[in-house]
Amino acid sequence: AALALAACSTGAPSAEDTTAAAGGSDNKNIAFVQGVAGDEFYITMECGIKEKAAELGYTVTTQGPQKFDPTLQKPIVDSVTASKPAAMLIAPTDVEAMQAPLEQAAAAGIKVVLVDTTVNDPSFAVSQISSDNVGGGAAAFDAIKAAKPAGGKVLVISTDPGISTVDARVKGFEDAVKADSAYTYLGVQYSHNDPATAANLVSAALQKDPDIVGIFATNLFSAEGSATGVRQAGGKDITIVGFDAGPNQIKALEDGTVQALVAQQPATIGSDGVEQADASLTGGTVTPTIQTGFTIITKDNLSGEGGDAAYKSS
Ligand code: T6T
Repeated sequence: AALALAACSTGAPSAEDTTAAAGGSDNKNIAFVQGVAGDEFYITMECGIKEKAAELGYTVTTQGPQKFDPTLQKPIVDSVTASKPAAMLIAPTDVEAMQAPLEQAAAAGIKVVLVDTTVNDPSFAVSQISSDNVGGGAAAFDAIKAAKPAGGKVLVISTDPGISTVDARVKGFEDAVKADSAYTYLGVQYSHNDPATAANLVSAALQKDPDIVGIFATNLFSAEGSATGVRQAGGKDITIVGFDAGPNQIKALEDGTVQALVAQQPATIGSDGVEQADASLTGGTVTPTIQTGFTIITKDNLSGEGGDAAYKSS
């Protein structure tokens, strides 16, 4: 099948056009708190959430902080908790800082489902759903190795330490690269989820080590910026492996500025999250931990299926 944008189903009701009473057993409200607003990964996850919610009779309200930042996400969580939805699906922005606010939500009787990211002690959550992020990091190294079998220097561009997903991807990559003596690991640099910062980090790294052969960019914005940094250096044969498959990433793959993508399944993570919330609200069987798959997309298999296809941009 052709790689297509994952679109929200037209039948999903929005929070604005459907009403349900807050509190009590007739509470059918689900709050979705994104890691960051405007990120194609979470937009696609929202599609999966809305589709499953419509099927199971829930309404969804989505909010996200303007940056992937717990100081901006905490007030959103606190106000969601005060509004008492039946369930909260959330991608916490920090393993430590979001622990207490989410414990408070659970203590208020809200079913908390962690989607994508997690916290240090998720025991308050009814379920957590994420990709195999360690495996994805290891797969990213394999993709660099396939493109640069002779070995050489490799660099990781991540977002911030303390984000469970990207930290796990870095770990998976690090363990794999350190086990292969043909490669020199230059370490991880943090872009704060800002493409311009990622581009600057890559430019500076290439000044210092012009012979870098591969870069692993641990999420959408790291990949976007890394591609810019390599492009600005001009004429370099560097393999960039990015995580996620938003429209910009697919274009970068087609243009040859990025060589491989680890595509997650954000829509599936979202719909699984709604199923778990529903199970816990209706006395069904809850699965505490669910791991979703990923697909490696290269130019060669671009027309095949990849993750939840390419993620949606709006
Ligand atoms: O890679 C995803 C997500 O899994 C991660 O937790 C944060 O970054 C993304 O949202 C992509 O920008």
